[in-house]
Amino acid sequence: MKFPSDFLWGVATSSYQIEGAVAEDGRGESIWDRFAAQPGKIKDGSSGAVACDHYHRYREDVGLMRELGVNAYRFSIAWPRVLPKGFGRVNDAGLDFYDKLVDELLKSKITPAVTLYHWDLPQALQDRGGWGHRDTAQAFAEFAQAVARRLGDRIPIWFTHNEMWCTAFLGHANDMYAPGYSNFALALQAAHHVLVSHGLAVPVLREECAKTANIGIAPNIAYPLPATDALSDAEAARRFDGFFNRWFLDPLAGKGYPQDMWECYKGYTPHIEDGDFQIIAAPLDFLGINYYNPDRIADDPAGVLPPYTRQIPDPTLKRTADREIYAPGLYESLTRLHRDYGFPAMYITENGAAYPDAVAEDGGVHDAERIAFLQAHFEQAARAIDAGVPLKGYFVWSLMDNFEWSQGYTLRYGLTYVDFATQQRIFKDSARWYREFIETQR
Ligand code: IFM
Repeated sequence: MKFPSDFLWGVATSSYQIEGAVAEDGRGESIWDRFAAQPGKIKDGSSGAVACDHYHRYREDVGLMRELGVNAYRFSIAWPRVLPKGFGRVNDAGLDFYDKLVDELLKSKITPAVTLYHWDLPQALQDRGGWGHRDTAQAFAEFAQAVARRLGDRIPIWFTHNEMWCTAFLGHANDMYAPGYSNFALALQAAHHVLVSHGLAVPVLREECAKTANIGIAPNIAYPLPATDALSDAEAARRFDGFFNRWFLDPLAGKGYPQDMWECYKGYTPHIEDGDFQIIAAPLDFLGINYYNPDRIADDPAGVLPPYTRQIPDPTLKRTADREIYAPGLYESLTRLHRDYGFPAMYITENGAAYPDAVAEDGGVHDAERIAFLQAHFEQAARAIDAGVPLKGYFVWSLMDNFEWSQGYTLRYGLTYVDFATQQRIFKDSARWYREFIETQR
């Protein structure tokens, strides 16, 4: 495997999953604070109130990155730290934290890559309708401006949103993520406002940031395969692709919503205003993709909600703690998305695996399966480059174990083991492997 010499080898995290310090320096309440406090929403009854205490330990954590040898770090900004009410008064103390973090990264020769929205909406905006309300899109542009005014001179890579499908559907149709609704039409309206907010934020970032800044977005990508040879399953897989991938990527690429899905969503379609598709299609410098697993899809004619499909487990595939593994799906997704959408560049903005890691008697964390997972996916990324995909970087999820949303602390995705009782960080074997891998690439 040989990657280009300027390739970015990074790690990724997000604010609510690692920062803690939820009541410090003027941070407002987020929808995840509110959601996690409701009994039964989080598997182990936990929350991100302390998480990895990264807010206080960011220097140590940048030290981990230096030791890893990564040259890029993707992290997100907590909107309620910057605008505690979601819009209006900017909380400088909240921005100070990211200012210091960015300087620490730059001092360490690590490229900061910022995600504006990784799911921690200010609760005050939710109280006014959240992503279901169009004003939230406007507020997002304000948030983008406040962050870019402060950090825009030093951040070369920007992602407006992380995993818009999760924001919309897990948050509004499945009651799995904050704000916890079960309303499919609301989910589609939320998805639309998220896309509009992206389109409003892009020109703001272009205006406020250095001219060389690169702006894109980081959707999670599904790799759907029909469960059988039946035509109905092939059509179901196509609908699932529309539900997960094309509904978001088509409008970003200037194609509007896919017609087949608009028909599939009959009775649930969102309200769209004149000019929205033009806003959403603001030209981008790159597409990020978060790839984890394949989905075997069957038709579900008795299903009550679009896209009328069922996911069928594939017993032939190995699994991580929570997902099936199929590394070639990464190659297939990269080449297909490049072919169908042709964004100027691409990044793998997340890829990684959870395993039930534990500290062994010798004090190490021996996660050979994670090493095999990463190696297999790196190989597919290299294949994609050989096939002509303009892939510029790879961010492993995650730098360290953290708050895994509705799964609480029961899933460990980190290259670094975190003892949540003591906040001790221990490199897993995969972290050492990644360090050596990066070294051989330089
Ligand atoms: O932890 C999450 C992350 O926040 C978004 N992408 C998937 C990861 C692992 O489930």
